[in-house]
Amino acid sequence: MGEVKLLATNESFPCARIEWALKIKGVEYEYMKENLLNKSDLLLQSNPVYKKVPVLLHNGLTIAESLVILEYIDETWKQNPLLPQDPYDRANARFWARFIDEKCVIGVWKAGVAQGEGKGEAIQSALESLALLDKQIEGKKYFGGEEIGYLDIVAGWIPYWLNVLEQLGDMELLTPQRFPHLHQWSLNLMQTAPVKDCLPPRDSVVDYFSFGFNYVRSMT
Ligand SMILES: N[C@@H](CCC(=O)N[C@@H](CS)C(=O)NCC(=O)O)C(=O)O
Repeated sequence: MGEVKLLATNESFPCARIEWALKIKGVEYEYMKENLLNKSDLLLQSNPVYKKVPVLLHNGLTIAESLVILEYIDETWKQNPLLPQDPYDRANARFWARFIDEKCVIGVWKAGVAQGEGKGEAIQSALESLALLDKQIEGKKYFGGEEIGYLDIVAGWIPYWLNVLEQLGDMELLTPQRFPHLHQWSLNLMQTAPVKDCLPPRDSVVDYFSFGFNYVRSMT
């Protein structure tokens, strides 16, 4: 197994993705908590391009970007596969993972921080992306089928972090009426190990994102 370390912060969902994946694989790791207001030299040296967490350190190798780290973990520790085995299904999973990060995460964030005139339009755009995701999970317990897998991990911010963004952004996006399949999947995921056992305290997530919201709003 070798030496596995994770540079991370508790409140970050890209970091939670990596913790969930390592736990599903049964890989032991050392959690190295980063203060993002005073980043360690190790973080700056390990991820000089983005200077962001999460970073995985495996036997002296550094891997950054949560989607890349998830694939590295899946290829390095073969037990309990995260990605589908079929090439077409794998391609599809990667497509939707990028969609989740590029359209859903960004869309919800923009809708949350928006104030005044552009807010309605930003919310509408986020809802359109979530609607596409809702269709993907229709009729399934998890994105990959019967077991928690890669896309569940990637979308795993929705059942917990989305609600914080809704609260701070004064908006309601994920209702059972609007997105019944995504809503049911969220309930399933919140009852599934390791997600249910590995979540940061809600108050600290609220503080973390309040800081981000205030910062972005003060710049506009
Ligand atoms: N695309 C990256 C996003 C990582 C990211 O945004 N990390 C945040 C914490 S959630 C961070 O390190 N922010 C520090 C900064 O931007 O300086 C991934 O998926 O790993």
